Amino acid sequence: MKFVDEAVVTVRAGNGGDGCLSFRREKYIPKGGPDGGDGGKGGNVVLTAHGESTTLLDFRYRRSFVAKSGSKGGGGNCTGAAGDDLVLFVPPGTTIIDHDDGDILGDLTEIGQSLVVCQGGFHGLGNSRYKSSTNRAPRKTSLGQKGEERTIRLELKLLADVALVGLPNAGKSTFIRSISAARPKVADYPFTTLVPSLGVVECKSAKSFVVADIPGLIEGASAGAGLGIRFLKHLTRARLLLHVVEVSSFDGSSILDRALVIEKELERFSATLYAGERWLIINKIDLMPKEDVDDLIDDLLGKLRWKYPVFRISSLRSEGTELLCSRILGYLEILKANEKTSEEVRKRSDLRLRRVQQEARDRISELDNLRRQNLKGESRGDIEDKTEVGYVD
Ligand SMILES: Nc1nc2c(ncn2[C@@H]2O[C@H](COP(=O)(O)OP(=O)(O)OP(=O)(O)O)[C@@H](O)[C@H]2O)c(=O)[nH]1
Ligand SMILES: [Mg+2]
Repeated sequence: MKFVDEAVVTVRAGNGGDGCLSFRREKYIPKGGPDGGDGGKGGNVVLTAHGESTTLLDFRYRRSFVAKSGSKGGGGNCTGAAGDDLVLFVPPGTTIIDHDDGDILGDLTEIGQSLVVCQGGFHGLGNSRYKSSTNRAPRKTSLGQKGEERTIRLELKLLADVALVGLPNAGKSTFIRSISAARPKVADYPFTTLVPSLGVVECKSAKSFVVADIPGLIEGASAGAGLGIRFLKHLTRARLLLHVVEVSSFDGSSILDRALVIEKELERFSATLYAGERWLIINKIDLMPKEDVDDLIDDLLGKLRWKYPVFRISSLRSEGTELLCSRILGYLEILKANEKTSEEVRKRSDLRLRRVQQEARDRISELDNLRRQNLKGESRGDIEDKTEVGYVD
């Protein structure tokens, strides 16, 4: 299945049906009076979050959608049939943005949640509506109004509690494999993961959380290098980021350099996201004696001035992963409980989410403009159209 997380489509609601001009004409009933019925209302365009859809692929193939118009009114005071609403299904996690002015029309995060993006046109009135004591034979009718039309941008951002970020080969996919039933591809070359995927982590307490694995970042990603930063938007909904860094690397770089690359790219991408909670996960500790790992980490934390929790794990041997998962679960539970009980905490989280998403959107469009200028429309580091992906279970 192809993974597509952005699409621009034109949607148009149905027009209202025209009102009818008619007079009752029947044997033995002279001057039967006006009996032109109203037209039917035009159908709305509605977007609905559907649990079984996981990508916006359908909107790549078809980019224009029109709802049914209402029918004309008829004689005998017959009202025209209303146009059916056009319901388009999108994956949960889809944000709908007005493409022309950038306004956010809505965010569909729950299965079944709907949003009317275009209102169908109001129906026209038949001439029987205009009869009055002074005008008993009106010839006046009104036309149905046009349905709204808009160009909308759909943006899918994965709904994950936790998201992984790190250099290629840091072991992000191996980590997801070790803690969940998801089976993303793992290999010892960079950019094994080309598109984001989700894994559900079932903890011993029968509680679960969702982790997103996103493609590795490299230095200059915020300027379009590697797979670019488009995929970073999938971090924006996560309540917690895990920065995965490998304890030693074949390329001979120091752990500090590797950690700093990601920190800088995150900062460039969104200052709000960068300022948020992020845990450092030192992976592949099986590659070094414990004392060396300890020294390395002490030195690293000092230089990074790291203020959040740090975990050392081996994803390959599932060492330290269980503890990490139970800490994540504990953290998420407290956060969710606070959001439930305190209006202020909830407002703060919403505000933060909106800010991160706006910064992400600005950064990506800035990058798009830059790329358009520099490469004259040639696409580089952007794989959105070409990548085939199997979504993980
Ligand atoms: N020794 C050891 N190797 C590991 C560990 N975790 C991952 N690896 C290896 O590191 C390599 C890269 O792992 P991946 O999980 O594909 O890394 P990734 O971060 O998902 O990489 P990209 O998808 O390219 O961004 C693979 O060969 C893994 O077997 C670990 O804890 N110890
Ligand atoms: Mg991977």
